[in-house]
Amino acid sequence: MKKNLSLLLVVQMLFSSNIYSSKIANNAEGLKPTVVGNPTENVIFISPNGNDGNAGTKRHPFATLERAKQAIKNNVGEPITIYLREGYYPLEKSFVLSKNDLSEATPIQVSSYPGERAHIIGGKEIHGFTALDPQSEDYKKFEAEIRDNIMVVDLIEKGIADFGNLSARGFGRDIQPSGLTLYFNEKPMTLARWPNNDWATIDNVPESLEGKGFTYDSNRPAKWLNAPDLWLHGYWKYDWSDTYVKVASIDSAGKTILTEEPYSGYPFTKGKRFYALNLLEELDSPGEWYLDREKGKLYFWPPSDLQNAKVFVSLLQEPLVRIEDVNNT
Ligand SMILES: [Ca+2]
Repeated sequence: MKKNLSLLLVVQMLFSSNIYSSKIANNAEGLKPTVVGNPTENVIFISPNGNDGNAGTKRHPFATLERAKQAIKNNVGEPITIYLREGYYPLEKSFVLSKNDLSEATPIQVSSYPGERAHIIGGKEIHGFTALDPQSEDYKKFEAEIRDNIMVVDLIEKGIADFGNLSARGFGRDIQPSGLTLYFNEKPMTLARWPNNDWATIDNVPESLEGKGFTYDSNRPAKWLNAPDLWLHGYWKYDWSDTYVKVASIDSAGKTILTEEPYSGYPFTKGKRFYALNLLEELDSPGEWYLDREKGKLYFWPPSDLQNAKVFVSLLQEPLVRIEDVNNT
């Protein structure tokens, strides 16, 4: 890489489960933050309560990383620290730094403010879950003993229309976004699945299904015949190679599952393990959720008090932070 720019970006990503959510670690040890009145000086502050019309000072912080980037554009020579105050920073697109945003030999440090935790989130906070209406059709979809635990929210009403998609990702395949994921108090929740904590196993692979499907020994899949977007996640031949496979059809009489291309990668093998996911019919334990993509309704069994929880859905399908054509020294 051409050494035309020295950029030090101190961002430690602690990924929770995928590319959508990260925390910026407090990595400002040794720095002597100065409260400055002019954002062209070397310390810039951003706060969730800030305003991009502010000066970017500790007392009058910016609100966004994009505004901070603008402020440093014409800086010449001085090292710059960008402090994010405690809180959440939802991004609707990648935060991109490139040689065009910086001056030559100007190291940049992006960090949470000492003693605080800043979270850069590629998603949106969700409020307004309600219990299921006992008179509704939804209520009847769940077993009587659990239906009062299920909460629902309309994501379309919240301005969210693109939910992404589940994809045939896994071993040996290109990295792909995983589709919308639900986070509860910073932890990814479980897309409704069966079995809940264990695995099912392939009963057999008849010659006629080789590479494309298998038989099972359970009455459970008979519940899934109307599921619109049913997936399996499995270790189909080796315990080090897993892929996600979309189900094409289920024959509950013949106890057969047929899957879609590109199938499983390493072929389906008798006795190997998998679970089924993305099933409203299997939302039956705390922490599970399901999204009706057609209606935009998200169903969730909260693992603990929802009232005081932070709930986000991931939306961004590109990296949170991208650094282009720079040199890390
Ligand atoms: Ca379940």
